[in-house]
Amino acid sequence: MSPIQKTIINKKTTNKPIWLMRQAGRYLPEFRKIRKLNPNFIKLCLDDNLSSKITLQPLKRFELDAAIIFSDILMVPYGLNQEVVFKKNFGPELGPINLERISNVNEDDFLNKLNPIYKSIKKVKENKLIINKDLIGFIGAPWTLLVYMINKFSPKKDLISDFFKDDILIKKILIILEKFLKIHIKKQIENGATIIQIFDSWAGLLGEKDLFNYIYTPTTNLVNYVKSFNVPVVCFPRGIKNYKNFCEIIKPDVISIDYDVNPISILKEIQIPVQGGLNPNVLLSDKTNLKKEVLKYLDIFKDHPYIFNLGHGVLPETDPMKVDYLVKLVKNY
Ligand code: 1CP
Repeated sequence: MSPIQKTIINKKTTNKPIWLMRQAGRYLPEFRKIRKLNPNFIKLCLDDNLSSKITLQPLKRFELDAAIIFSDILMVPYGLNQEVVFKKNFGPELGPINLERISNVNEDDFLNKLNPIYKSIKKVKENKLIINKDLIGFIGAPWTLLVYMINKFSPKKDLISDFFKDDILIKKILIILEKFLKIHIKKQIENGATIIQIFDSWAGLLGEKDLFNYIYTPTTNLVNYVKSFNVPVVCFPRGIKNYKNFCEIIKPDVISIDYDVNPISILKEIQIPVQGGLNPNVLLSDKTNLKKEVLKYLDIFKDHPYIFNLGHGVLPETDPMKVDYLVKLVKNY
């Protein structure tokens, strides 16, 4: 059994496996080199030779316990025929939402568009670098995808003012998303993903009264779906105010915490395996501070099943040498 599966399934506490959100990405010169030659990000994700190669890049450098497939949560709206483009130094921009067009997409259309992602997973799975390690497949949570699909841009500050105006549209999109996210999960597992992570990057935008409709109910359906394959499911509801309620209602196998929560309260309140927490900014500070912060998380979760990770993705300006130092700290703990 892989180190991460031991932590999740056997609740082992004596090893602290590690992988990092956005471990394949812009802080790696070898990624930037490929990216420069491939200005169209969606096309890059759909090039199974390149995307499998990028997925493995961090494993060549660091002693990580998992690879996460190089793709994006917005590949699902793209598969549903909504226009998605990634603009340099700006992030994603989505086209107008056309319910009729989205409703007309069938499973074959969707799979035809996204098939290279599954091919890429299969390729990674066949590589010797992944032996006894996990291959993490992922989806965006329905709420976070809805945010991008309706808002069109990253909601860095706030959602557009009329976000909730068309209740019928929102309900219909959530139903369509559930159907296609299940297909996307199934395909990733069939091709070799051994863990599924659900990214709810914008969970923090909702107030308490909206959690049931937009997060608890739709995400529970997907968590249960992943569990039906006997594959562990990790939830990352970034910015959610009450992690304890989230875990009790949704029951993921692992909860991935962001850097705004107090890890000591998490340890007291939550029984399931925990992942993450370290602020990615700490990787921009000096080694002394990095060591202090890494040890803080390792000490707090010393007797708890814990997968080391960050509280959000690795920042593009991170020095790969610092990542190397971090991985070694965790491995030698
Ligand atoms: O070179 C570039 O400009 C592309 C940068 C980039 C990369 C490397 C984007 C654009 N996506 C990715 C890959 C990616 N995205 C991965 C796989 C690689 C890995 O983790 O190592 C994963 C898991 C994601 C997931 C993702 N995409 C999330 C959830 C996690 C999170 O960061 O909160 C979100 C919100 C996205 C949307 C997205 N895609 C890209 C950007 C810059 C964003 C975020 C924009 C925003 O802030 O709203």
